[in-house]
Amino acid sequence: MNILLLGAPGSGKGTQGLILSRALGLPKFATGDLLRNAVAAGLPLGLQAKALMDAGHLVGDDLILGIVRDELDKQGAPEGVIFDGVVRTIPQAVGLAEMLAERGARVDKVIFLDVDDAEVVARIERRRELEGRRDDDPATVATRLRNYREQTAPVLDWYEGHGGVVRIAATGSIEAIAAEILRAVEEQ
Ligand code: B4P
Repeated sequence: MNILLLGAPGSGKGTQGLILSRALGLPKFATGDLLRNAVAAGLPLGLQAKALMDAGHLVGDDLILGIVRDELDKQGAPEGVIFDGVVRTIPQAVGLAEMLAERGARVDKVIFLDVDDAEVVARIERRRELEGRRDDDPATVATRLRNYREQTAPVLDWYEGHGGVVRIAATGSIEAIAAEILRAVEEQ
């Protein structure tokens, strides 16, 4: 089963993706992590992405779709994948659908983690204090939220027209949210 997690920056895609991956025994694939690894390793694609990420902008669709293709090729044919933050624009949604269709698969469930801006800002501030991520400073977070609204929020409508979206109110305890996501995933 291929599951896609959508949501604003800091909505908990990474947190819930990890829990879901362990619960279902499926690999998790997060473009944010892959990009940060590429930056840390000094790879050419990391160098291309770094300035955009540090400024709070989305990385280009071609670069992301290239990473997605490589990752799908590397993983062979797992029983499914948890896609964490992998789709943030409509061209990426179309590109992922095409790549999965080439493999006889599709996105089976789209989970949207619904969190308001004030909660997102508070969570990211806590993460900045703990982890010091460069793109977590307040000015960059404001840019990320603006880009989310302009480029990623319309992706929800696209999925509403292509199989539907399960909306989860993603505030409250991490465990309670995880239980709700699992319930939604198990409902066929
Ligand atoms: P990501 O690494 O995906 O960053 P994110 O959107 O901020 O993270 P996420 O929603 O996973 O939050 P998390 O679980 O950590 O992307 C970084 C950058 O990479 C992007 O800005 C972009 O430049 C680039 N990028 C990635 N994919 C791309 C794509 N497809 N196209 C273009 N560019 C792309 O949660 C945040 C914090 O909240 C954590 O500290 C967590 O502990 C806490 N938290 C989680 N759930 C909570 C809860 N219920 N209550 C309280 N705190 C909670």
